[in-house]
Amino acid sequence: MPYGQLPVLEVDGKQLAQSKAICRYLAKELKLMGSNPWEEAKGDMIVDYVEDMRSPIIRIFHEKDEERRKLQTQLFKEQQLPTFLKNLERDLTDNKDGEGYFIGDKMTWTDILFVTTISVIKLFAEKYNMEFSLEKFPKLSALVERVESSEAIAAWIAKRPETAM
Ligand SMILES: N[C@@H](CCC(=O)N[C@@H](CS)C(=O)NCC(=O)O)C(=O)O
Repeated sequence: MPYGQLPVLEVDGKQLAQSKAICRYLAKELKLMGSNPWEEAKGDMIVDYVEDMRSPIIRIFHEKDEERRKLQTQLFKEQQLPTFLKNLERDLTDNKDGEGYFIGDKMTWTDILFVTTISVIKLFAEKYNMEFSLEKFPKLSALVERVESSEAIAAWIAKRPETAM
């Protein structure tokens, strides 16, 4: 393992670490990048923002003090998460009125990373009894459906192993 950490992708006996480097490599191979440098930069901007949305989860998960964990979970649920989702709903709406994807006119790895992060938030919500729904964010909710029902992704979801947090 290059840095002693996961994830690691192995291709033809070579190893690649760092999740976003792996995502970008796979996106280029699978034609899931934006169509021009501006679209790719916007896609990267949204990816970094989605990563920021996910970061409190990691901190809370590693918090040993139960009282502090409860407070941080409440802050995440009531303030941080709604702000992130509101901004992401606006970003999505800015492109084709939110009827398609975050950038351009086809699905990119930015959409997939967002949908994957939502599934991590759902697992987190189950573990810590936190109410979570995308009800107030209809465009994001429809994006999750759109991505999860695309043929190859739906086939993977149907056969992937159960994941616990
Ligand atoms: N920036 C890295 C972070 C990788 C990372 O923190 N991996 C964790 C698992 S999700 C790990 O392997 N931790 C064990 C360790 O660091 O010893 C990435 O995005 O891939």
